[in-house]
Amino acid sequence: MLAGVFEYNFDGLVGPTHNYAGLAPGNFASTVNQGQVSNPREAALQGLAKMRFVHSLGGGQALLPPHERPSLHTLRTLGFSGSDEVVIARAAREWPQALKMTSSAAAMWTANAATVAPSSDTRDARVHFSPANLQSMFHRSLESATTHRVLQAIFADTTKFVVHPPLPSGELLSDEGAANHLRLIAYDHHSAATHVFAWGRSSDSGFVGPKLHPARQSREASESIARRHLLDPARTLFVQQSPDGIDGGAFHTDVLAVASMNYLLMHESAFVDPHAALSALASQVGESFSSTVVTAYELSLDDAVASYVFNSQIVQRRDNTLALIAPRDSDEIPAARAVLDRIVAGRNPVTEVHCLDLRQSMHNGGGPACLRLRVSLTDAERDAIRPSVFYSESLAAQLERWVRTRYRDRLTPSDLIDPTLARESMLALDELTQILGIGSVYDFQR
Ligand code: SUG
Repeated sequence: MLAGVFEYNFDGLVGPTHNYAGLAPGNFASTVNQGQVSNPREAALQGLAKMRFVHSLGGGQALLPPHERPSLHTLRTLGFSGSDEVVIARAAREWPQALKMTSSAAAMWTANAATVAPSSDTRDARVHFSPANLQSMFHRSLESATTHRVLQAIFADTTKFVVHPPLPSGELLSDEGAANHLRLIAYDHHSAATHVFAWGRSSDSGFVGPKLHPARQSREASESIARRHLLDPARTLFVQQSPDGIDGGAFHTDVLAVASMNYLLMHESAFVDPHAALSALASQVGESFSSTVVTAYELSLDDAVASYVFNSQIVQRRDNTLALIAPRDSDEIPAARAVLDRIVAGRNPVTEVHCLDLRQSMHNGGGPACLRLRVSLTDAERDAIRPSVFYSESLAAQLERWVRTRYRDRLTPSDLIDPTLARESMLALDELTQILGIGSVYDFQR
């Protein structure tokens, strides 16, 4: 660990409308669980339990608030007018899918909130953030404006932080944030970090993409992010996600690959040319680079996607060892469990593996790594941020109480037409901004 630099996991707090509306084609869990009964209270408590666990391991922990859902602002933009109650009733009657899309709690997956470059890697020595425009899926594209506002509120000191606007909208620059980005660094920090930007499609004439499911991240978006974050082009790799991997359910890179410090865990179906990516990383990161590469023979692509073992969250501990947090689902698929055992037994910095129950999020295709945005901060940068967003036992206890009081324990997509759900959510989020001390970030508060 570089003296005074530490990684903080900004987890997305699950919102009160968490439900299974099947909004994300190519994300198998979202499709398979469409229409199931969700439990928003349990979802939020499972997320908080993960934060508590990461904190207990000595990992840096902070959180980002849920977004306002249903987004009445969006429904009004779509022409539904009248009181809040009338807007919801009209949308439910005239375009029920619009109500579902504007009610999704998908902002919980903060790996998609933004791409981040630590100040050690940028030419102006500031931390750069690019909120993702999430153009590929309408329900997710609604997140970018609020994410931009929230990041500006939290990382407000412009001498230390640059919060860029999301990339311009449109298919050409479709950006899904840190879920398609890996950062590796030599163990002793002797050389600068290497950034890997994975993309699924490009406007190149010879481009061959997936046949069945959408490729969400564009190469042009990845290149634009690297450019605006002032990264060293010599330390930036652009690699194509495997089209077969995307067709097999790996809609984001982090479904098949995760990296932390000098360590990379990946399935061979993560990239079009996994060996080229490995050798480029080995030469850039240097001798301390270590990896666990899993073949389809060892773990089929189907089991990789079903187990989400590559969506494990790797936590940097204060003694520079790594702890891996896998979803409990990985423990239950023998070939995935065998991968976890091989990781701890191998020559790499991972010394412990833990399996957590994150089923509520997993049923929408979001594992441990999807629920957090990593931000490496120096002590001075950390001190420039409102302390109320950082995890503490007392904040967690307050939030757990708030969740138990304000969240429902049962929700189906058809319940979204209930206008009292929107009222309950506003009340809950209004209280949350007071608990977190982040000011009025929601439309209904303005
Ligand atoms: O964008 N699911 C999210 C899951 C995102 C997972 N994130 C990462 N892999 N980093 C998505 O597909 C489903 C919502 C619904 O169906 O209601 C959804 O949006």
